[in-house]
Amino acid sequence: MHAWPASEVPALPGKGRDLRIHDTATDGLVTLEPGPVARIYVCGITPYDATHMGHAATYNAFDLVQRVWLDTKRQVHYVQNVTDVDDPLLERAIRDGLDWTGLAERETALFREDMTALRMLPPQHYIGAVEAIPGIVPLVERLRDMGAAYELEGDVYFSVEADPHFGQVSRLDAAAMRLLSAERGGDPDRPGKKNPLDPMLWMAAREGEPSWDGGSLGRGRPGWHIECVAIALDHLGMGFDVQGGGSDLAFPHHEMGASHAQVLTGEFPMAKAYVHAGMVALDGEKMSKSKGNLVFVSKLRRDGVDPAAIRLALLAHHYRSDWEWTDDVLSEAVARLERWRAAVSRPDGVPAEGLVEEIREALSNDLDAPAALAAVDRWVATQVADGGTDEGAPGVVSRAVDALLGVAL
Ligand code: 5CA
Ligand code: ZN
Repeated sequence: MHAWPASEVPALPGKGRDLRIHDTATDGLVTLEPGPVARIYVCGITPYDATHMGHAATYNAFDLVQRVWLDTKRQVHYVQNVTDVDDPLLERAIRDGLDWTGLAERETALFREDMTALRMLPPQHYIGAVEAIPGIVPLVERLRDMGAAYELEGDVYFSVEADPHFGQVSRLDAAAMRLLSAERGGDPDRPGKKNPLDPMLWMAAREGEPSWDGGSLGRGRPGWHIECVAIALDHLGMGFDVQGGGSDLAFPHHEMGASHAQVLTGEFPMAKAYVHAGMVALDGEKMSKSKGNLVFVSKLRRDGVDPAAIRLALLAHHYRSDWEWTDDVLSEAVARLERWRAAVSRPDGVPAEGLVEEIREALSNDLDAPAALAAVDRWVATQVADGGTDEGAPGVVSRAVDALLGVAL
């Protein structure tokens, strides 16, 4: 699958800092020191509806991760999937009388447009679940042959007991896991499972649903977690730097994915940091496609909102906090964008080298984007109040804001 075009990332004077970031698995900050190529996997969308502000906030967090690494002169190897076949997509297609492939293609195309408009850097490998199936089947066969998977009425389940490290990503107890499993695509109450938490690896073909050749597994379609594992292992291998997504993916998705990968390879851990973004709410409830309480990026763009203002609205919240989207959040961002643009529209101004270091420091400290915005605000206020004679300073600020925050002034 093709991704979307990359916006240019200006090179900045000096050198960036290594990223210290919160790891869910240890519930602490880890300093990542990747080699010359940093490796990141970010879970992509299930394309049955348009990109909402919650998605955008999560992808914004991982875009910042890349920008911090690029600023340290590293290359970034970024992989993202598209869950282009799964229950919610098929259910929505039936509800709306649409062909499921057409629905997935339409919403993926819109996502690409939204990401481009928001200046999110594209993955080098953008892989759909459907195109990953030939790589998924042998992994499921291998898990079964190792005794880490079993068959139940034609479906194949992963046995969580096969992984001695199971539970170390989310660190939840069994009762909490069981509750979340039921809420998030699992089937803990299905009779015949060895452990209620065991997730499906391969679902045997169902009447009226799409299915693919599964070799010795028979016709069917892949489970959700093995999809991301197959894509991550194929393009990144084990021990990559960051596995990313929203906090609703910590369990079961990232827990199960790590277990699949660890049992398959005998290596631990799958990722050096499991990084999770907070949930964006609207009217007091988590924004979600299933609830329908959504503010779409594409709708705001159609209404004439500058994508740079949308991006500033996202950046005004720390990626790990849960927050609420309101009209005020957007109008404050619009006003901030105007102030910033006015301040950089002169050829000279207040020296900016200190500001570049402040933005670097803020982002390297667990992606503290609000602190970075506050630093720019201070520079802007001085620039407006005092002026300054440092030639080229506004240009330095524009380039830093573009390179590190993805905002084009
Ligand atoms: N396709 C799977 C991942 S493999 C999936 O979760 N798709 S999704 O479309 O439901 O979500 C895409 C990303 O947006 C995930 O990382 C998810 O955690 C994040 N996300 C969904 N809703 C919100 C929200 N309200 N706030 C913040 N992030 C969200
Ligand atoms: Zn995923």
